[in-house]
Amino acid sequence: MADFFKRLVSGLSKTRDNIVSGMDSIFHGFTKIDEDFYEELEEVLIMGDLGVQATYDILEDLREKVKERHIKEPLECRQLLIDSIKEQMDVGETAYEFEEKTSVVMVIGVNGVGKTTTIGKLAGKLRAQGKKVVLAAADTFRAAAGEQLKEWANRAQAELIGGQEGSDPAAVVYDAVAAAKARHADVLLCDTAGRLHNKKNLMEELKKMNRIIDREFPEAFRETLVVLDATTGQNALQQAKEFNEVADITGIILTKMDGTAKGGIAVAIQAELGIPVKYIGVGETIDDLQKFDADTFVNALFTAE
Ligand SMILES: Nc1nc2c(ncn2[C@@H]2O[C@H](COP(=O)(O)OP(=O)(O)OP(=O)(O)O)[C@@H](O)[C@H]2O)c(=O)[nH]1
Ligand SMILES: [Mg+2]
Repeated sequence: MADFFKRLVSGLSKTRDNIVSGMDSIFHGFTKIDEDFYEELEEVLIMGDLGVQATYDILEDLREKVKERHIKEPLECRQLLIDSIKEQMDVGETAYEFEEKTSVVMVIGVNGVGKTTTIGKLAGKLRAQGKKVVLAAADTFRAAAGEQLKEWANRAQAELIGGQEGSDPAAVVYDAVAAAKARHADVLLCDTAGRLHNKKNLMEELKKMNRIIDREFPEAFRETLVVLDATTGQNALQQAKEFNEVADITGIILTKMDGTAKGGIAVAIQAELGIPVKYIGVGETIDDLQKFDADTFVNALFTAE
């Protein structure tokens, strides 16, 4: 954990540069709390990808506290702001029920965000808990997708059910459900295509796969996780909104938090969509997936390296 915290702290260095150093210069640069002070804070939060809604709510909360507590010193606002950000991210208890149940996990997201890699990592985590895991290679669109997932299946020692390139992804899901049931697997993880001929196709495919699971495996606990690339900032938020319209999203996985991640997006997603970020990816190897905790995240963001 300590090691992970260090990596998170270093992964968030760009975000910290954007948000925290900007904020700190405002806290130190202003001698009184006035409209200019709030305006500059607003700019920093927006630039840090916290999103319009979360920024607005955080500043409203800050204004209220400043008034209530008769605060006069800008620097005293620092901790208040940190607390406000934590409150904004509080979407209730984050549940990981699927890890304990017979479950089917759909992993969706646009191309290149890290779906296949994340499934590999998740399979590794579940296997380490002694779970029996089946992977469905339902990305039949891209030629190398099945091979890539196969490597992960080997690494994680999970079973893989795939199909021919260009075959019907729903048929792969059908076969994988049958295999998961026959082998009494604990968790079935479904990899999906990030790109089809057009967006409508992609969404239709997802619905079709969901219908197959509903019909063939109604007793399974269901989880639908959207994978988002944290380096893409506001685009990631937009993607989450679009997927949220066609699927019952139960959680978000933010990848690439180890790089030049725009970490503020984690705040925006939780605050604007009310969907919990469940995991974050902090690298490319099998051990680089961690459960997300808002408090830890905000602490890491505001910790000096
Ligand atoms: N640094 C870093 N790289 C990551 C992380 N997660 C995934 N990647 C890299 O991102 C690239 C794309 O990952 P994939 O898992 O193939 O993404 P995908 O969503 O399955 O892509 P498509 O199948 O094309 O839709 C790969 O080079 C991964 O190694 C992460 O947490 N950190
Ligand atoms: Mg993939």
